[in-house]
Amino acid sequence: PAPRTVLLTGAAGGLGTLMRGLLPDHGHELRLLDMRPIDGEPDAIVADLADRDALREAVRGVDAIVHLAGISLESSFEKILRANIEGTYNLYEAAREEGVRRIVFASSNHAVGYTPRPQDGDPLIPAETPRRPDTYYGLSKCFGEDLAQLYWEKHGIETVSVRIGSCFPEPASVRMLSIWMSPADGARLFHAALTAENVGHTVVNGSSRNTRQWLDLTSARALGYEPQDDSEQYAEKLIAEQGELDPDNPAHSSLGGPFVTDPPIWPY
Ligand code: NAI
Ligand code: 15L
Repeated sequence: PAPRTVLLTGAAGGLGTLMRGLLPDHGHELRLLDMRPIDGEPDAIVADLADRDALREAVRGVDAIVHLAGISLESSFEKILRANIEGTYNLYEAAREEGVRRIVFASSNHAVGYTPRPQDGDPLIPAETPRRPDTYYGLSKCFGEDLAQLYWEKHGIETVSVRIGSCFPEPASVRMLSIWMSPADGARLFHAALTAENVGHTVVNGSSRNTRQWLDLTSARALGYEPQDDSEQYAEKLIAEQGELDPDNPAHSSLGGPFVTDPPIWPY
């Protein structure tokens, strides 16, 4: 497919920084936005998701948006409300007003974080699993997915909501071995989500093809995504350091890991 101009929100963050490096290799031309300035990127738009005029200008003329900006961990309800709920609404309104037709929304496994993790031959967790948010943070991702559904049905704006597992350069915990999305696979999945045709509003799980996989990737593969990476190379070291997951510990037996306990403790 032809190169597409894509607005990347949250471009200063961890995932935004990884995607700034990787998405151009898939043929996308990026416009960057974050509330924080980005070193070495003088053209990046510095704006808060609360600033509707700035968002409208930022989305003008782009083919699509990859929406990563927001609070990425548990926080107070008031902060989550402002950044993730109102902020995502403001961005969709700007997209509607300016005629942007495709959004890739960074949802999270924490929208369904209370789902028990598969054990001993249990089926993988499908993207259709019922919502079980584990935090106000996870709840804001449920809102984002429903907002996407509304804007598809009412305004014809297409969204792929990607329930990301853990996307970091390396998995940092034994739990992450089962939900890790390598940065390169993350870029492959976002590319598929940007270019697949007739997605309407599609929810997909986002991870690599891990040996210890918990997430069912059927709907992601249907977009054309072919994961290439596996966290298994990190397993021996992480298990030696942290031990195997304990099925009697709720922070080990749920998809959301320590987010189901309060407060979540690194490494998740
Ligand atoms: P991060 O916290 O490193 O980056 C988030 C970025 O959003 C920051 O640069 C921050 O300045 C910006 N931001 C926050 N509030 C804003 C506002 N009101 N206006 C403008 N910019 C704002 O998080 P990370 O890890 O890069 O995650 C990116 C997105 O992906 C988040 O939406 C997160 O919830 C989601 N996600 C990430 C996962 C991961 O493993 N990295 C897993 C699941 C979901
Ligand atoms: C998320 O949603 C967070 O944004 C990220 O920082 C990780 O904690 C990830 O989930 C996870 O569950 O490991």
